[in-house]
Amino acid sequence: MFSKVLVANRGEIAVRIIRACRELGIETVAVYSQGDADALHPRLADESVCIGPAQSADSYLKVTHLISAAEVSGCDAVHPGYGFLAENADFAGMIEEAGLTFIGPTPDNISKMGNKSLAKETMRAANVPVIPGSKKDIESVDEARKLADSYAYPVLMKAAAGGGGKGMRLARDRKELETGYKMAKAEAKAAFGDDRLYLEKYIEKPRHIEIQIIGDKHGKVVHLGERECSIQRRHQKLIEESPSPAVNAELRKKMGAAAVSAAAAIGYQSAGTVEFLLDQSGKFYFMEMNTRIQVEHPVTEMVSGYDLLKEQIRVAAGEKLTIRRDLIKPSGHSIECRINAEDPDQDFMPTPGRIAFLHLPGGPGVRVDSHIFADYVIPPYYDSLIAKVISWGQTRTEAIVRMRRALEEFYTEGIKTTVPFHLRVLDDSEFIKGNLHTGFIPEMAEREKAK
Ligand code: MV4
Repeated sequence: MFSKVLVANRGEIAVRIIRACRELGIETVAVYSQGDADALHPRLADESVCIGPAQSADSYLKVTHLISAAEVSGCDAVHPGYGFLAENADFAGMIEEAGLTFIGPTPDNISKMGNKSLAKETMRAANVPVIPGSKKDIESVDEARKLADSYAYPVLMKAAAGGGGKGMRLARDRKELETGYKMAKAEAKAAFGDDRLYLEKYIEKPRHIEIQIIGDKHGKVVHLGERECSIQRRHQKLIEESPSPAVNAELRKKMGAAAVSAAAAIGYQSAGTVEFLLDQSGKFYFMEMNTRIQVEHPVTEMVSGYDLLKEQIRVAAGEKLTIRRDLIKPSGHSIECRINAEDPDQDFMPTPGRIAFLHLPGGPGVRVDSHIFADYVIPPYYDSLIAKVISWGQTRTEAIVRMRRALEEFYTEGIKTTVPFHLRVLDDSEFIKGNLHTGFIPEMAEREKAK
């Protein structure tokens, strides 16, 4: 096992990594920017190293600073968390070249899933169902038109280098295809410096369902069931839950097997997530794979009983997986609400600043993963996630009731948060029925207007 881990991240995930290391008896070294000098993660870790100015580009994204910090402090491994450099294959490679262990997948695992059209091709070859669409990058509007005619409209054009909705354009007819093609290409070029596009049949009102997997360095991969992540706003997840109200034991078995095949096909070793779209007829399709620990991992922990961070660290150290599919006894229902320092009444504008007063919820079936405290000043430079409130109940209804109760206890002064927005979702009739899809938020707004 490692003796000292560099935590190459900030905020709640840095805290989560430090907690896992502490339980494993591993020392931790936090890195922090000048904007995070008073943050929780450097205080909670055994040691801390300042790695530069507040802007992420000058600190949390500076590979040389991170490697120096690991070397001067005598670390033997680096945990990247999520975001920042977590899915950067070059970073993972440089960590290994420096003689450190990257607590994550191999550089090859990351690259194979980083290019989304290449990932699809790999999945098709592994017999994982993929969304019907072009077999390779499209070369011209003409080719796009021919392909769109063959799949029938509507179609989506997506950036090969993309993911998360950037460089994506919908076309409902030939005319939209032409403008969409040009716009998607320009957007992809600007966002990724890579304008390659592929085309897919558009799935109407799908659910976003993802399978948590973990693989070890001995060729074993298991899945830990699904998370329903359909409640999103502008491609940002707001609420996740496990199990999905749309997945029964039979579908779980099929999606789980597909996710394990996907991971096994690339020799995946670490915690990872295989994302699927589930259409209204119950068919599922591979969308992309996230080669990192995710924000929403706690709901899987709550229903499976496993500590995914500790398992991820153990497999990175070369230990064999002890999780066995036949020993996983999922129990109850868990929901996560992502609380952001944003004003839902001002188009979710970030609200950095001092938290003058704070009360975080607790009590039965409530977990809060957070780095905030009273008098903490939320810096304006980073993601606005300030807390994840996670509820657990015997049933989905109990998990909803506990979440509502917890959010009513969540109290801050000095900043606006997205808590009131979450309470609206929890009171929505379609949410309560479990009728979720990726267009849920705009439709909820319509329902509220109609009332
Ligand atoms: C789709 C789709 C419908 N059909 N692909 C959005 C982000 C990127 N990961 C892929 N996305 C989608 N791809 C086909 N062929 C609908 C979406 C989509 C979506 C997916 C997951 C969660 C929220 C979403 C919101 C809008 C669109």
